[in-house]
Amino acid sequence: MIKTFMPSIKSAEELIQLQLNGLRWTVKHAFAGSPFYQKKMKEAGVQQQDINCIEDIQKLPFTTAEDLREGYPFPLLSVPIEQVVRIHASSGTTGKRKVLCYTEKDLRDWSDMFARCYEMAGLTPADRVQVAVGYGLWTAGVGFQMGAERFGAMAVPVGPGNLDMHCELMVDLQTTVFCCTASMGLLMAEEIKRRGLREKISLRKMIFGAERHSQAMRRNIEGYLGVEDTFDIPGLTELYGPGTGLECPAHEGIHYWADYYILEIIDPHTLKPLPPGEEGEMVVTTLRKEAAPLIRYRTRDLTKVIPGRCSCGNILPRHDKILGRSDDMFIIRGVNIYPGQIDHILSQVPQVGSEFQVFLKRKPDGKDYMAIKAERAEGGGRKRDKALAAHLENLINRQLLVSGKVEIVDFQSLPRTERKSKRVFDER
Ligand code: DLL
Repeated sequence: MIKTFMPSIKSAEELIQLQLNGLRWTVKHAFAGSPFYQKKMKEAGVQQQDINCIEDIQKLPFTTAEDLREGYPFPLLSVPIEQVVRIHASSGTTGKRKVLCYTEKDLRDWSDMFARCYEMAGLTPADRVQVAVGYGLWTAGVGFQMGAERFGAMAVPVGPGNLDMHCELMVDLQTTVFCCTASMGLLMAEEIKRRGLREKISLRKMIFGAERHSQAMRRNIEGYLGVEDTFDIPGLTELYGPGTGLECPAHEGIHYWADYYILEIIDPHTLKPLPPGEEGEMVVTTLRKEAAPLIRYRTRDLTKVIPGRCSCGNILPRHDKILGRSDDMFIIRGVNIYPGQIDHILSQVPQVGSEFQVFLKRKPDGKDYMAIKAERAEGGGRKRDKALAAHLENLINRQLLVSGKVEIVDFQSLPRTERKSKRVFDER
């Protein structure tokens, strides 16, 4: 029998008890080991003995990305520095990087979490896992690799870009699983198609994350590569890295590893918890993380908890795909828009591809304008561009309640990237 990385819990009650124990451990550990957390908890007047049921988590103060930056270079550190065996960092768009510390046990826990992702995706030790995400300070490359090794599959650590090498190894090694950002997935899928390699490869599955992807993008990637299945993988540097959950084979949401962290969804304005099914900001509290535990960490990611049991049979709870980040929102003429809403509109129209760019400009008249470049779908003719643009403008107007000028551009004329794509350019 293959070793399982799934938890042994059998019921929701058992899970809650495990979470309560983990929460109490984390509060005690952070209070004892981190002057930052100690100060915060003293200010909030809360200690371990005040946490007696899972709802008591609400007594604890939030932690934010600003707290991480203020604590640079070793924020939230809750163990003696000698116990730290590795650090990772995420770039962040403003200010100092967020540096996160790991003890040896943290790395083991993370590998186990990640091995569980591969198990959920239906891999076996016979799988060959080609890793096409960045190595180095970023958590991505080493996360996918450690997880594959822990699971017992063969890791092929290539990193992002380098399409020649990726194509060569995919054919020569008969890679079965490709792990990447959605952008790199598209780049690779287009390249395999361009080189006519589809019949020479044996790719079965793809796991992609690190950024949002649209349905259209996924359809294209799946179609070009002819894979059996694709899986969305979430994760963030603060919470170990990639592999905090995985979309299940039933594709009814992302099962998250609730035995390693508590997920709350809050209203980002009132900071009050929201019930399952309502969309809000994801807040996470770790249950066994030693070096840099998270207590009610505000991720800025927007999603919702999916109520009920999943048809795949797995008991672990689910959240929806990450719909965007609160920081991605832009305001145009008083309307709040998330890039994901534009993805969604474009995905409804088969004559356009998945790639687009949004430009926000302020004209001399003082008014703001939104211009969208959308790629024509592969094989589409230019003749219908005008009608297609008008159709999209109409959909945008009706669905977003704001007007935008659409330009249809050639298939593959917008930039492709092997990392995370930037699609909104605010030039105001
Ligand atoms: O992006 C870790 C990762 C690498 C996850 C590879 C999956 C695959 P950071 O650089 O710290 O870590 O960025 C974390 O990326 O808060 C989300 O906003 C976004 N993100 C990550 N995965 C997804 C996803 C890695 N599957 C931030 N869908 C998170 C949408 C995602 N957004």
